[in-house]
Amino acid sequence: MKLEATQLAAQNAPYLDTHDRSWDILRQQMESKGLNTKALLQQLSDLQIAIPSWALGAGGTRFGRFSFGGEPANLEQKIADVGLLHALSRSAGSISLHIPWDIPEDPAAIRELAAIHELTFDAVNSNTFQDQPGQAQSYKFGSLCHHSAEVRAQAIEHNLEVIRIGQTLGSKSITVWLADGASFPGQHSLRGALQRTQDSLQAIYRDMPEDWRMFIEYKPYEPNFYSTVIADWGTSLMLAEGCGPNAYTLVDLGHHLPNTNIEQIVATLMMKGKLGGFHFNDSKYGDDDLTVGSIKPYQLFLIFNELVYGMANNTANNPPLAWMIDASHNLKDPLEDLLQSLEAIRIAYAQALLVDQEALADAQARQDVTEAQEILQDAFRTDVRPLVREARWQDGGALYPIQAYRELGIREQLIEQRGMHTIATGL
Ligand code: LRH
Ligand code: MN
Ligand code: MN
Repeated sequence: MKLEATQLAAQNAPYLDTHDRSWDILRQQMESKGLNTKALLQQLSDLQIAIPSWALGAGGTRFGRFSFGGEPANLEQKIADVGLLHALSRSAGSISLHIPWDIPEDPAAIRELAAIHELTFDAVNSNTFQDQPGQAQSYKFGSLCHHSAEVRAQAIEHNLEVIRIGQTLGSKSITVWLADGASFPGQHSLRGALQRTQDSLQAIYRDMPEDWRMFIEYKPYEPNFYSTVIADWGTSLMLAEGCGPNAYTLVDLGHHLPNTNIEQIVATLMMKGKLGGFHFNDSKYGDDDLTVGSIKPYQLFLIFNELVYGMANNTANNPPLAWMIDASHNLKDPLEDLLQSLEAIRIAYAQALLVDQEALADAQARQDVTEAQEILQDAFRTDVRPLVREARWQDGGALYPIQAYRELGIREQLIEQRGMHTIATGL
C-alpha cells in the first residue's frame, strides 16, 4: 500500500490550528535568540535516516519471537513499509538491505519500486554470522578471522558478492559487522585472529569499487562472550586505517559497555575524519536494540551536539554520515516503533542545533563550567517538537505520524493484505 499526499493533507487538516499556535510561540522564542528558523527547518528536513530491512518485522530474542501480523514477507513489501514510514515522517528516505535475507531477484524492478516510494538504497550489510543453506564452509568459529584460509576466502567472496548486489541497486557502501570472536580464553590467538581479520578486510577493500565506502562496525561482546575481534572503536579505526581512505568506523549506540562516553568517541573519530556512520538505538544494559531515545535522551542529545560541532568544524573532511536505525524488539508494532525512533532522532538533532556554539566556546575559554552546562541544558530542555513537526509538515508529511498511522488504520490494512500470522526475515 502507498499513502497519497491528499490522504495526509486531509488527515492533517483538523490538527493544523493547534500546531500553528505552538509553532508560533517556539518560532518567536527562537528568533528572539537570533536563530534562523528557516535554516533550522532546512537542516531538519535534510536529515534522512535509513531503515534496515530487518527492523520491519516484530523482532525477537533467542527466547521467542511473536508475530505482530501484517509483517512484510519479501523485499517488495519491506520497501512498501519503508515507503509508509517515509510518507508519514518524511525522514526515512532510504533502506538498508541485509544479504542474503534480501536478495533482489529483479534489481531494475526493485529500483523502480523504491523510486515510486521516493527511497534510495543505503549501505548494504553482509552476513557471515550465520551459515546459509548449501554453503561449503561453516562460520561456527569465525569468518574473516578464521584460522582456515578456505573459510576466510568464502567470507571475503560473500562480501564482494554483497557489493555486487548493492551496485545493481545504486548503493554506495557496505557495512561489515562480524560476530567473530572467542567465548573462552585460549580458544584462538587474539593477535592471530586480528591479523587475519585485517588481511581479509584489506582483500575486500582492494576489490571494492573506488566510489564505495566500507563501514567497519565494532561490538564488545555477543555472540561471543570472552573476546570479540573488532571489540571497540580503536580496533575498528585501526582496521579502517589499515584498509585505506574509503574505510571508516561505524558507531552503533548499543555496542558499548555501560557508561561509555559515546559522544567522546564521536568527537575523536570526527577529528580524524573517520566516522562513517551511525546505528541508532537505545539500551539500558547492553545491545538491547530499544527505541531510540527511550532510555537515555540526554546522551543522544550530547552525541548530536558533537555531530553538529563536527559537521560545522569539519577540518578533517569527514564525509557526510550514513545514518541508520538499528533496533528491533518484541513488543510494539514495528512501524510505530520506527516512527518513535525517527522522531527521537530529529528531536535530538533539533536540540543540538539550538546550542549556542559561540557562547559555549566562550564559557569554555573562561572555565565557566556552570555557564557551559547551562548552555547545553537550555537547548536540551527546549521543547522542539513544534519545530520538528513544522519541518515534517512543510515536506508533506503527517503532523502527528503515529496518530495518523492509527487513524488511517494502516496496520489493519496490512494485516488484511498479508495475513495475521507473519514472520519477517531478519534478526
Ligand atoms: C548485531 C547487530 C549489529 C548489526 C546488525 C546486523 O549486534 O545488531 O548491530 O549492525 O546486527
Ligand atoms: Mn548495528
Ligand atoms: Mn547490534
